Amino acid sequence: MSIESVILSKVKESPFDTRELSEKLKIDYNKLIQAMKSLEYNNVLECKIKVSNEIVLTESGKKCLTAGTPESRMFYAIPENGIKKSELMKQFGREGQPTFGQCMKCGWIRSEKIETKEQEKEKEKQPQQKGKKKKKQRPDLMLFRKVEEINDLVLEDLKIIHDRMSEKLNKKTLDILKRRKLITTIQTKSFVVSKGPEYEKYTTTQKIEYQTCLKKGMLQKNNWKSHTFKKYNFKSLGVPTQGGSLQPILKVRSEMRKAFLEMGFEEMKTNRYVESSFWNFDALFQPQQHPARDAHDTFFMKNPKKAKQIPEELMKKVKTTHEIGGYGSIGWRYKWSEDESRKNLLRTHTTAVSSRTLREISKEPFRPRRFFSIDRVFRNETLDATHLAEFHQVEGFIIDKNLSLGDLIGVISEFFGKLGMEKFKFKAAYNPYTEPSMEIFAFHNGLNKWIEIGNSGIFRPEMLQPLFSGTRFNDYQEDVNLSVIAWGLSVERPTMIQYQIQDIRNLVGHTVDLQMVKKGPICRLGFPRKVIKEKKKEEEIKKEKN
Ligand code: FB9
Repeated sequence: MSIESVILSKVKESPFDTRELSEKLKIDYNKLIQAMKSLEYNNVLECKIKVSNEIVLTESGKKCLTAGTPESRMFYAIPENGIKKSELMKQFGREGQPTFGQCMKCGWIRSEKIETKEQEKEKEKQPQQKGKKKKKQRPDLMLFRKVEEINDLVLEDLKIIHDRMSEKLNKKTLDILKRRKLITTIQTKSFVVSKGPEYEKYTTTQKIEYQTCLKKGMLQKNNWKSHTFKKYNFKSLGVPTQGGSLQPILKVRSEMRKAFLEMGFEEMKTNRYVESSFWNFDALFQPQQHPARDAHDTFFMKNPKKAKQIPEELMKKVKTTHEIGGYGSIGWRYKWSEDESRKNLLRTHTTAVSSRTLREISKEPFRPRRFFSIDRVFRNETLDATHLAEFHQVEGFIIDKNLSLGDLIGVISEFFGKLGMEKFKFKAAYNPYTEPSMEIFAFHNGLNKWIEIGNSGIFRPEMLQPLFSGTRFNDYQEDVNLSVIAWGLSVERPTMIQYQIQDIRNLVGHTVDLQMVKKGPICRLGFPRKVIKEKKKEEEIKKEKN
């Protein structure tokens, strides 16, 4: 029986829900929808979309069905003669404590304090200091089963949900299971199908066998004229094409790359996540006691711990500059440590790539150049809705003679202009490797407010001159006119704004909803506002017309 006739006979009795029917009759859902759509197209059926929230088991919920709930696994992990709590916690890892709590709550286990020898001795030794509360060392616990058999109600509830009868459970139970991430709510779309205006005529008229295509046989038997061919259904959606889709971040990155390339910038090589403190900090004249250089902000490498290859004579130059300055600077006046500069780390900014690139071009005759980099940088920050331990930094710099802050403001306006921003403000700021420095702000029409869009500055001579020292091209020799203007921003911030994503964890990482990536609209960063405005107006007028 064709799916079409199944549908026609089913709707005869009463309207039906497509999901229920496909499950009940084990019909492939897409095929059912396809047949339904074409009957709907001929008004044989009427189909209303229905969005229903359904409670389903999460992966760890499904695991309970096969392996039992964590608390039941803990119960059975306790041997007859008991077990040390610390032992058990080791076995259960991060879920140990909450599961222990669950077991106690179910009354399946009991615990006894066990004073260890040293705790005994400890207690004797500790003279009671006045007023100071004796630090109570938490004694380990001995855990024992309290009951012969357990009745795992949670598992029962999970089975009920698995059999799609969650309406049997009360809200409190469901909330607990949701908090324990054993269940979650998903939205399912389906159609409520009922007879359409053409139903009677379609089902009663002689069952015209509609041909869907002109077959060779018909031509050979020359009987194609006697057949009725099905009309093309130009509205049918067709099978969704599984094309590749760029992660929104990569869409914004390519928009930015396009802007740089249009402005004649060359892309720097950024394939070096592990960098030495020397290129990431020292070469940028960032002092070794600078807060950004401690483990709170920076991921230092355990292996390979130290960088081997650092150009000797450049290192001497950098050392001197940090210690006593030069090029009109007094330096940072501290004892510079080579060992500190050899510490490897995950680069904290792509400015480390800029310092290497500047050193590279010092080995070629001078000519004005423009470079950009867009790649990952790593910072040991507390994770929250706007910060991850890594983000994509965008950086551009221009090297030339006698570049000014005006040149910097100009190139920044041109770059962000290509990203659709029009109005800018610059606020004096501070970076260890640029002076003067400016934070960049732009007025975002969509958000209708000023937002910080980046940072910038003119690289300090204490950074530049050592990088161009020892070069054989005299038109770099201590050339005070040598100047490099630079600016930086991130890719994540603009992407979150462009795609209205509040929490960065929904943009990057394992919790990203791949549908969001697949369905993400194209990135129209550079699309001049007025065009967008016009498009919007057009849509409104069209809406009004309909
Ligand atoms: O990206 C940022 N903001 C931004 C950029 C574009 C944008 O586009 C809109 C959609 C159209 C919207 C927002 N920021 C830089 C500004 C802030 O978000 C800031 O809070 C966060 N910053 C990051 C660092 O956080 C610790 C963004 C990141 C950043 C900051 C500075 C630099 C690079 C990245 C730099 C630099 C620099 C300075 C001088 C010389 C060379 C490089």
